[in-house]
Amino acid sequence: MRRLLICLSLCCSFNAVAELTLESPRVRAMPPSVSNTAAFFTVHNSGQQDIRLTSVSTPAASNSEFHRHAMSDSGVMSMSRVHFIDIKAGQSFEFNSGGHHIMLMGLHQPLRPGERIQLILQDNNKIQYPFEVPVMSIMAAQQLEKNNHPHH
Ligand SMILES: [Cu+2]
Repeated sequence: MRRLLICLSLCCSFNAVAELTLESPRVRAMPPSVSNTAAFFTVHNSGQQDIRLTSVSTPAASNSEFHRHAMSDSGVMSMSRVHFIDIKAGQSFEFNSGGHHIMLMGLHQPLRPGERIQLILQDNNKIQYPFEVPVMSIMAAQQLEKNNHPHH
């Protein structure tokens, strides 16, 4: 039965996509001299199965990784790579500017507000979940985050 489910998921990417939805997706526009940026969103798993995301990619950059910010012992904020993200069935996971984020490294060209990039999340069964993420100015992206968390 499990094999059948996996096969169905692979054959009908439409079904797979429907299980993950993004809220408030945004990628930060950076000055042309900066070749890295970050994408943020809340991802919701509406399916019956837990989903483990193991990689992320975009045609807009040469390399993409899951990252999280962490405070070092000396009190310095730094970021480190995270190798997977678990989203339990019926639950959400939030990528935001103070915590987990999608790091896009080696942008092929500067991203301008108003553009969209394709972002492809992939799980441990090699199922791909493609999304469109709008590029926003840093201020617009922060405003969106404030609206999501009015108490901050
Ligand atoms: Cu990072």
